[in-house]
Amino acid sequence: MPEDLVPVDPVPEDHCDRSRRTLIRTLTGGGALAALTATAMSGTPAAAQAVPSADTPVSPPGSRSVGRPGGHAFAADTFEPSGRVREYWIQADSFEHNAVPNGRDGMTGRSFTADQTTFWAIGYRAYTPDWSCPLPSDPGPQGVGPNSGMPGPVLRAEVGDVIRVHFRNMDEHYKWPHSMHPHGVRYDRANDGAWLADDPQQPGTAVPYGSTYTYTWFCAPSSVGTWPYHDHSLPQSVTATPGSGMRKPSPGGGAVMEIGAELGLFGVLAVTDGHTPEVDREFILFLHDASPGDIPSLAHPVDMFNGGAFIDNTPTFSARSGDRVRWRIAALGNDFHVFHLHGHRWLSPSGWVDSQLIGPSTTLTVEYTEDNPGHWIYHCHVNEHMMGGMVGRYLVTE
Ligand SMILES: [Cu+2]
Repeated sequence: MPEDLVPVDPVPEDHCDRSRRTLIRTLTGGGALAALTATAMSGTPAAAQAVPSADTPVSPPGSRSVGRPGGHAFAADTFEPSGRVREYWIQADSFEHNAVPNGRDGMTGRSFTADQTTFWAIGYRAYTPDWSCPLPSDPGPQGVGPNSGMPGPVLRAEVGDVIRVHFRNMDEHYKWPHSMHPHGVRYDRANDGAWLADDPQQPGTAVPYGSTYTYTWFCAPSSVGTWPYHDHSLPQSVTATPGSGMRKPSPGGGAVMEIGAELGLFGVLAVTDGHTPEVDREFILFLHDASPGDIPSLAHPVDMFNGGAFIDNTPTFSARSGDRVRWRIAALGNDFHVFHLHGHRWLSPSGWVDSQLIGPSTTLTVEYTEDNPGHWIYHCHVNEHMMGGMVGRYLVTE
């Protein structure tokens, strides 16, 4: 076992004020909005605040000093440390998850039973230092989001910051190794989190159940924007026995690459700089899918927004006229999607749009000033995905 992997004791189930069950409930369901609103703007969690780090080395390995992109074909940038370290304490937890808790497709009127849409999920959640207690929900523009596990917490940083993620694997259900692999930031191989059968001993790529690993990532000027992070550990197979998982020793035999991410281990990284517009509302939306071929307890494919499928199970977002709004949208899985928002247009690199293509591991950052009160929907415009659950509400008041 590499030195960085430190065995730890499991967290007592009811150690903290907010039980796991309460946190998990705030993520799915139509009641999520009320739960989130009640805790909105509660301030930046202590663990997410930038901390002075006079004694912390912040030079990235192998950094180059070749200047910012200058519009030429071989653009490059350099990491210049600001001296701030963003510390996050992240834990992978397993939990039973129903993607359609209200049992209804509010668009077509179909209904589902819980056993058709429930599976054992795994999610990242942010904790106070030393993984003592889960952080409360904070959906504000600087917050970690619902912190419900699916998606994982929003990891925020500014250009020049070092992100230090202390990761603990507490996947009690599957007991698989997991990892955290970031997009967009700068890192070396020991902080990549990507497991390869040809190079299986790389540190941080297969953190065993009950162990920890610390990742260090650097925010260069080219890191500005919205990025996904996700599990990138060993391929695994979920057996046909409901509620059980089994590790297959080799990628053969039906093991699925990035099955951890399919089960919920993903989240959004948001990196800002001095040019990033201030906003009043920021919505985090993750597009992902789960297939019964990979997860036998599902009766049919489920196309999800943030772990939920169909109206009132997906997030209901809200804004007021005049609000500056930003959507940070990311996707993972097997499909390409078209994000469409009713009643709104926004400026994209190709001009004004009201629909935009997004595929696995790519992202969209959508910004506008709200000016159209009403009850709207947002959805994936691929019909099959809309029918599979990718529909949600967006409520705008005067
Ligand atoms: Cu789609």
